[in-house]
Amino acid sequence: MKHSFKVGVIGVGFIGPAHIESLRRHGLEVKGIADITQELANKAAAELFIPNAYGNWEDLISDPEIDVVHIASPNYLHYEHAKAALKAGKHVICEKPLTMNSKQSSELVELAKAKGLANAVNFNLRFYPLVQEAHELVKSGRLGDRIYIIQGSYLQDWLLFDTDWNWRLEPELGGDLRAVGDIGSHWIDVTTFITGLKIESVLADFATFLPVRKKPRKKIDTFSGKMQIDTELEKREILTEDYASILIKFENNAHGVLSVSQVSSGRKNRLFFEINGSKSSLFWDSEIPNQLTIGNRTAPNEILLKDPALMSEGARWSASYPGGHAEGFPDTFKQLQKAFYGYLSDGKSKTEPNFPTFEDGHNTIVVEEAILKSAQIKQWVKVEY
Ligand code: NAI
Ligand code: SOE
Repeated sequence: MKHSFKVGVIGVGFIGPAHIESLRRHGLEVKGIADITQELANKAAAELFIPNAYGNWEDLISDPEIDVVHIASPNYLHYEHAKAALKAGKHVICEKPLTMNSKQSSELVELAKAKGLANAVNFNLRFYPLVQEAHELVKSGRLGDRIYIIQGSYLQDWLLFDTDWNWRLEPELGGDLRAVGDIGSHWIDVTTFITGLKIESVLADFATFLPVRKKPRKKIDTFSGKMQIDTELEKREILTEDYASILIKFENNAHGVLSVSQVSSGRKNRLFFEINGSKSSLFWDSEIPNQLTIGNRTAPNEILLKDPALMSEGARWSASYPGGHAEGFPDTFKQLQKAFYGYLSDGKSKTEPNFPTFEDGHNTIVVEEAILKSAQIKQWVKVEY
């Protein structure tokens, strides 16, 4: 079995370098990066100490030495990039959302299957050690024999002002859903992973508080708008949601509610879930990720601080450091890659993927399309997987 892989990364803005950092923590070789111009690729390659810079993604994909392609370009390019990489025989880790719609995502699921190539969607948040622990606790029956309620939110404030700008605000680049597709998707992935329950139907209410925003004329990286001082702005109509509230019916008659917002001041990047079972509950907040609360009715609540020695055996692998040694956002990339590259080097046929695959990415998009439809027709919509 192969234990060493050469990797290429497409898109080195905000999150591409996070992929590269954790690849290197595993000792994997980043052979090259691609960005939209040769100048941008050269600059990033120099800053990140990478030997090869490609001014277009086709050249990276056709490099015969590259085994795995990581896609960290804007959403509208994922389909084209992933399809070309699979066709060239490369394994793929693609950023979320997998594609712009479920027609494209189902095509990629089939293509990856036909080619027998490993495929993952970078739903990294499920790799916080205590999210893995929550999954194990539900599986072991610690919450009871039934899950009653799955509720929570994903809130940010980086798009609060009408001068805040990013390509995600343009539907042709980001998709017809914005807050739901960009961050609600992580919440859907995390909670369905933990509980193993699929979403059956949804009722959504959307709001766009800032129907017109001011777009800067020069390129602006994700989250960096807060620091920009560009005064050359042009007015743009906004067609996607700043906020969404969604009632959810899960399998096994579990119910839930999710709020998503990119305009909630003070909330920087906070995914919160609360899962109420027939015996106990779980509460977790991604801004204090090393702490999981187990809520009890007949005993005091318990706070589990991340510590592999105190975690379930099935979740222990996802914690790299002992108790008291905090693990955070960059570590989630490391653990996702540990699962993905472990699967590749073990020989794909021996194990089931323990990471989110293209199929998971596709299912999330199918749920999101039902959410969009529900917001438009103002009725419950069944999810047709
Ligand atoms: P960004 O705008 O900061 O970076 C995107 C990069 O792609 C830029 O360097 C841009 O020049 C490059 N690019 C654009 N067109 C290209 C082309 N044709 N070929 C090659 N490169 C091209 O965006 P950001 O925030 O890094 O997001 C990228 C993707 O990652 C998005 O799909 C987003 O949803 C996802 N993301 C996921 C996160 C996670 O936690 N899983 C966190 C942030 C983003
Ligand atoms: C922007 O909202 C963003 O970078 C998302 O695209 C990521 O997926 C999330 O992890 C952090 O916020």
